[in-house]
Amino acid sequence: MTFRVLTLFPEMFSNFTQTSIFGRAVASNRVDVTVQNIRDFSTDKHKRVDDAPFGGGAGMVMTVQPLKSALFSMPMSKNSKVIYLSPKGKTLNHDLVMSLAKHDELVLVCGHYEGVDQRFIDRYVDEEISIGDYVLTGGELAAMVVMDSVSRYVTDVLSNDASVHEESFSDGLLEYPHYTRPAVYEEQGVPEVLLSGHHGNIFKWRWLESIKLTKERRPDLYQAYLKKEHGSEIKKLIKKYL
Ligand code: 4GO
Repeated sequence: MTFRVLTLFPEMFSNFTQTSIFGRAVASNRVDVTVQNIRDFSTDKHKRVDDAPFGGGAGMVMTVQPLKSALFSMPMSKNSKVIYLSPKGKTLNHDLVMSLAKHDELVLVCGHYEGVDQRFIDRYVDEEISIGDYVLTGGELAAMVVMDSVSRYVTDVLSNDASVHEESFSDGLLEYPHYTRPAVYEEQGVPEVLLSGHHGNIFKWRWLESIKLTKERRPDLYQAYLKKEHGSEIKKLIKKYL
């Protein structure tokens, strides 16, 4: 997977692309990241990248020229998608993450100030995406959220363990609670079943905890879960407990 980022603040991406799981995916070439400074492509003698809005009003609008030049400065793969991060976009969720992960290349355009000239969006952007109903000062953090969530579904970015876990459990449910050593900390123990070594009982306990939590906090996800197709093991549990 290649992520190409167009931004006025390339330095915002350096820690993210060098740290933790995403950093490891980059270091091992499972994920490739190119960050381009939009300002480098400005043909203006003062390297300007924004101007006052037609019609007046507060703030500045990013001009088309440097954005277009940056976009066309590199060859684009056939299965590439140009994304503009904006609160007007389609809200990011698991299904959208999965469909983005099918592309070979995602170009992430980060706006700043009041945003970019609408003509750039109309002509060059394939999809507008929002990470949630709030406004940010720039698209950079939203771009990193997209990169992080999509990278988890790129082959071999997560350890085998984690991905198998993902398949069998979350399945649209909220996660069960996790515990680690010590078994007692300041008088608080951990659920006995987790220390039993009985894998069948542990699976059942985790599933029931997931179900309880999802029903309580996300009734929408709970209803969707009940309507889904399930394997024989889960079918038995549903019949017995729900
Ligand atoms: C994205 C970008 C919010 C989101 C943004 C979001 N705010 N909810 N701000 O995903 C244009 C200039 C958009 C600042 C940018």
